[in-house]
Amino acid sequence: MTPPTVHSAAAPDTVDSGRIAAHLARFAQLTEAGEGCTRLAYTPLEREAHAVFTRHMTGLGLLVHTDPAGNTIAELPGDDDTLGAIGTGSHLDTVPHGGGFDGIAGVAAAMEIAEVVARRGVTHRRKWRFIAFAAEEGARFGQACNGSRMVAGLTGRADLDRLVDRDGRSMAEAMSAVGLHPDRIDDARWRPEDWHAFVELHIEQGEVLQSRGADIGVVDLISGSTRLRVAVHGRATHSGGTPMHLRHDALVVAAQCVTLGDRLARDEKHHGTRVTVGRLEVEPGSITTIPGAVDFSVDIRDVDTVRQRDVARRLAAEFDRIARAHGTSAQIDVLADTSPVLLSAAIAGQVRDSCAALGLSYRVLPSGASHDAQQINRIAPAALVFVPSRNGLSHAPQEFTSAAHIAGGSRVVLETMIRLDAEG
Ligand code: HGY
Ligand code: MN
Ligand code: MN
Repeated sequence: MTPPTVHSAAAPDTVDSGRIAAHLARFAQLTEAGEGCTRLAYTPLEREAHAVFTRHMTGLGLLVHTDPAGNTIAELPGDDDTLGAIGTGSHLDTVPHGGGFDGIAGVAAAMEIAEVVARRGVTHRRKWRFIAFAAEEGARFGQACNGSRMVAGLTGRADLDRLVDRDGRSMAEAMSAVGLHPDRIDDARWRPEDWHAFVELHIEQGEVLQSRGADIGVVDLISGSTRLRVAVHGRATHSGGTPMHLRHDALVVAAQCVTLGDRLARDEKHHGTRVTVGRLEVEPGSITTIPGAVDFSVDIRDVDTVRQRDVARRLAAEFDRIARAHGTSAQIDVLADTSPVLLSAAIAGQVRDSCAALGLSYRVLPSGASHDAQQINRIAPAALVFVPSRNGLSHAPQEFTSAAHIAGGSRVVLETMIRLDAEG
């Protein structure tokens, strides 16, 4: 069979949705039991997923290494070593009982783009890097984007002891347990002078694209997030023998905190603020005992950095007031705090031009979710390319994005990388 004619740049229509579907199916096998996909940060399952990524990229002839933070980086050398690299990628870990597309779509896209570039002999001046980031989800340790934060210098060695999971295991211990090197994460740092640009493909995790019938989302702004852990301590005692005026009920306090956060985020001054209590644990959790202790999380998101911190401060003060009013106490800790980020308008322009060149409709929109591109944007100008989520569902087993949509997004990322490669 005569080889396909190779353009000076890959004809973006050489992206194959069947290969992308096969990558998605392969990763979907690497999960704990139960509904949906469970492959948490710094677990053996996440490392197995990185091994699948490594085998694919090595098979294509790329140079592949895993850094001390657990990020796996595959590289295609360019013709001119003096030029900054361009990169694409996302993450392979999931939330508990999540879907098979959050993060994974961006890694599958990177694997397919690498295949198109390697097999069709696309010439490129710059180093092209394809990355699977480690531990992007905050579900296990509270902080999100851990692997990308470490390469961006936003998470240091001390944080790895501070961040612990629900079993009290620190991130450093979890990293060591899967063969990584928490003491050497400084070696994983990326140097800005070594980079030209980074483009991440990700599912939208909302339903703007579906409702507008757009193929592609071009993200201009990624929300910030402040995450709190609240431990309410009251007095556990008999539910029958204790009259109402003598109670110190930790769950009544927590319930008022939950509804306060929801009410604040819905008032007219907080359009764009989102407050969520996703985890709440009650002790002793017995039908005939007044709850003595409640531990819950608060996830505060906003596109406005000042308002985001103001909401966190106000909620902390209000939670403390409510706790005292019930003769209980509230310990409030900040688990993580990331600012909103305005992405590169120049690269977003390249993405829009790529959509136009490929005949794909697009819409510019903010991202409510946090992403690795948000952290990498500190190192190199970054772009975030969304593909539609069915009915906007994500972080749930019903999460779905078609391989065809991911292939369309992959073509846009490839076309954008070709344009970025030619810059400067
Ligand atoms: O929590 C987030 O926004 C992302 O899924 N890590
Ligand atoms: Mn994600
Ligand atoms: Mn996620």
